[in-house]
Amino acid sequence: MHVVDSHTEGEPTRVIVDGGPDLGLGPLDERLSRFRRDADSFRAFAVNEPRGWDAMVGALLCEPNDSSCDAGVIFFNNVGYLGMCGHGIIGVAVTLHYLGRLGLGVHRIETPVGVVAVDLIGPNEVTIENIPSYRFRKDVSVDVEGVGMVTGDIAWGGNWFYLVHGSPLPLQRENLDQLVTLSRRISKTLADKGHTGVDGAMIDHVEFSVDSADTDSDSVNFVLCPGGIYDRSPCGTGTSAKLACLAADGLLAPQTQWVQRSVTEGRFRASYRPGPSLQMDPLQDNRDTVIASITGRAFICGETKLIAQAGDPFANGIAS
Ligand code: PYC
Repeated sequence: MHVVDSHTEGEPTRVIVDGGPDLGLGPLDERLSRFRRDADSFRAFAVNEPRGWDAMVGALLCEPNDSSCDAGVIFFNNVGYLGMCGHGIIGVAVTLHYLGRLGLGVHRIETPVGVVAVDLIGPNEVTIENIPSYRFRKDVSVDVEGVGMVTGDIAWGGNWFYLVHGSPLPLQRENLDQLVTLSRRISKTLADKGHTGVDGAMIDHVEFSVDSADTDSDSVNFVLCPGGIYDRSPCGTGTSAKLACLAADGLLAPQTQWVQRSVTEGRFRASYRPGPSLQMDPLQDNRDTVIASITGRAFICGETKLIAQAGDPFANGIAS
């Protein structure tokens, strides 16, 4: 398997250029289901130890189904699959440019949850315009063992997020182990208490964020990803979900630049414009959405051939 590795504001992306599963053609969400059902060993081979590690997000390049798109991509991680991945799509755009397959300028990339516009501003800088993001539930409180009562919003930014109001601990690197432990507990409590996104979708990301004390950012965040590991970048889909909540609360005007800094110092410059109104369940009001723009940097950090020799007991990786 030929892969190119990059990191986006510190968070790794591994693009499968060649040697991935053949998922056929058709809508990308159907191809994702085939990947999960018939070819999951490719996912584990590509991103799990000993060839990868828990923070690695994989990206399988696919023929797009939408002919207006330049590429299609399915994202996955150490435990499963992602609808979209903001840092990942920035990494994919930089990787395609590195491979000579995408010039500078605006392009469209198809994902299983919709089409994302990418503007390659330079070889290492990309602005994405995400699929419509929205808040689904406001002020959802849960009593979490060892944390206490926690309140946050449930929002969609391409993945499902529980955005805690504030943080149980200062968002500093020395607290990372505890932040991981506490956010995992919150994640488990949400699932145990039956809190979900639309149509019972699992909320697989938990975000803490606080106003930034620095002049070069508006907010600092910490995001727990589905595999129990934290995002080194400020999380593109999480930043989109956060913008949807700020917009819904009237706290951020359209087209206003807002900078999200991750606990490990990565930065995304973000803004939004109003998106389409989404038709929800007939019993509910339609949902206002935002289209988030996110600018971040990615850098190529490796290009390699992953190998499984005959008899390798860990050819399918070590399950996380
Ligand atoms: O940037 O959207 C993101 C993301 C999701 C999981 C890891 N990064």
